Amino acid sequence: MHKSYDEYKKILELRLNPKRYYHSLCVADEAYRLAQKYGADTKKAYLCGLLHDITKNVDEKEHRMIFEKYSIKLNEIENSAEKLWHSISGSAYVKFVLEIDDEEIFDAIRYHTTAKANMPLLSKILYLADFTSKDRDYDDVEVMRKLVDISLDDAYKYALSYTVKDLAEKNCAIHLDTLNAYNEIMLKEK
Ligand code: DGI
Ligand code: FE
Ligand code: FE
Repeated sequence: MHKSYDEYKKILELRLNPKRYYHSLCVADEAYRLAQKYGADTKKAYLCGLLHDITKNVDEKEHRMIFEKYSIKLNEIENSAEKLWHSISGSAYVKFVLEIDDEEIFDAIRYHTTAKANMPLLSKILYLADFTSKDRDYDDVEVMRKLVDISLDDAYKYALSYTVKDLAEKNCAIHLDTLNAYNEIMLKEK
């Protein structure tokens, strides 16, 4: 980490709209809290929370430029769902532009939207902090907040189930990383 949290916050404030900036601060606080509770690196968790949505307000044209610059190829599902782009571009931004050379942080940001099979602890924490941060409001948010304080793995399972159901109800294509994460957990139960 080369910059202070305040310096990263200044960069974020320039790149994000006020609501998304506030969301990032809330996810950072929640990721810190979960890291403390579940024995992950609190500084890395806070930084992941701050930076995870850093390219969320980037438009399609700039996104295409980022993918071109870093030779990132999107698959068919990614191409069809713009919402999946910011975790791919965001992890590249954090690595190449902010020069944060840390594989754990890269992985957490890269998979914060879809999750994947074999999620490392820090990645799970960011994934869940994005669901339970204090700015969040969706049908099951209170259930998720209760669960995350009892068991990280139960909360992770619930979050994946909720996401798969929600996407299916909305007739959205489901990314293979999401399905692999979901199947891994459901197979463990058997
Ligand atoms: O960036 P945030 O809003 O804080 O949260 P996020 O990065 O988890 O993004 C959530 C959005 O991503 C939500 O609108 C659903 C979408 N999404 C997540 N997984 C998939 C997906 N969309 C598709 N089509 N397929 C997925 O597997
Ligand atoms: Fe996101
Ligand atoms: Fe987010």
